[in-house]
Amino acid sequence: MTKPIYVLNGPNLNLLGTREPEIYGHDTLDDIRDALLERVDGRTLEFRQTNSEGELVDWVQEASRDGAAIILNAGAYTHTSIALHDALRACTVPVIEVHLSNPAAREAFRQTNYVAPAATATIAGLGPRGYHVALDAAIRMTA
Ligand code: CA2
Repeated sequence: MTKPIYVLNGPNLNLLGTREPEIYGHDTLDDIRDALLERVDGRTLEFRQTNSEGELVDWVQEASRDGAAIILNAGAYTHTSIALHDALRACTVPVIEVHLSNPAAREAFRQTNYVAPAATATIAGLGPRGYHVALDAAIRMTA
């Protein structure tokens, strides 16, 4: 059986749809998950969110071992986490980084990115559609 595609979401993404819709849109994380489930094309998803850096590192390691690919929105850990960078560097499956907003067009503190140098690809600024693009790519890359 094909291995699952892991969709990993970092800190505060559980708040999507409740605040700052002008930046992050109106969809909740459950809405994003449900839309992805309609596009799985027979594949299975492990869709998760955590506010914990260590848990996110554990999940990256798990996904590298048990998954086919990782779609990762690391939230603010994107800009701070060398631990996450190291876990991604050790990863043996494709990693597609996703951001709802485009951090490159935002505050100076979002210009540091520890995920992108260890990722296969980055999609930013497309809102929830970025997750769809990432899933389509992950499915094709691991068919
Ligand atoms: O654009 C993205 O997807 C981000 O990963 C979102 C992170 C941010 O720190 C990154 O720079 C870019 C923030 C996620 C928090 O989302 C919230 C949603 C609603 C209310 C408050 C936070």
